[in-house]
Amino acid sequence: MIDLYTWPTPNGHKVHIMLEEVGLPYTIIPINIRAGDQFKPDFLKISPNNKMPAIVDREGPGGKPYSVFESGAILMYLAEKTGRFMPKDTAGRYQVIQWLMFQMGGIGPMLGQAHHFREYASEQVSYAVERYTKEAGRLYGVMDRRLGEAPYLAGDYSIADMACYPWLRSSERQGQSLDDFPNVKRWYQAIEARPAVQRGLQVLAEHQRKPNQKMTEQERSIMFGSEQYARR
Ligand SMILES: N[C@@H](CCC(=O)N[C@@H](CS)C(=O)NCC(=O)O)C(=O)O
Repeated sequence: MIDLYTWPTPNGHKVHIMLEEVGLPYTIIPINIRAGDQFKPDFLKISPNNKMPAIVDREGPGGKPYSVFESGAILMYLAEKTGRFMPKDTAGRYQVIQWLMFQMGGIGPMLGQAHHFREYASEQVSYAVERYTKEAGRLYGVMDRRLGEAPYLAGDYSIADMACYPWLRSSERQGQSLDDFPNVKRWYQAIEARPAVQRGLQVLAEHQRKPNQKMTEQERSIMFGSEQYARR
């Protein structure tokens, strides 16, 4: 059994999708990041960077509980545990790892900054809006070229696709349109049609932020202000 500490955000969805794809049983422990659950001492013990998702595998290595934080590491852990969605041979495995790292180092942080400066920033910073919108477009272009030569990022459907797909669900918030990236659009629609993906997106969906939902001052302090940056 896997304990899944999560919230319905793109980084959470990656792991929800993988757990549904492999069919491992899991228990959901909601980490409401707008209420500050990510700073609770018990959560910090398994996720020292105060971010969700995290998991505890109650049957980890040696039959003992084992915790993993960082969504990319969680996806690799679950792929290794189940032998699915990441080949075992070195070349195939590193094909997946390269595109997974592309997500962890590029798609996640850069598209996240695009969301931040386009939607959440308390002041309009046009330099930042332009920089992250352009960088988002550049990354979409990289994916489009790759998906013009292979059906999925690493060849076959893998954890690299599960990592990238949730971030492209809000392309308009990043100033992008899938119509400008036809190979990405074909890939996106193929992933979206998978029943396991649909089930993964339903996890805690009732808590999903509504479009244009304003943040309270308290939520802003937790996510972007003094509560976020308090030394722990
Ligand atoms: N690199 C981390 C990023 C995780 C992350 O940024 N999680 C966000 C939600 S998507 C979070 O927990 N935010 C709470 C906070 O920043 O306090 C991963 O991929 O797991």
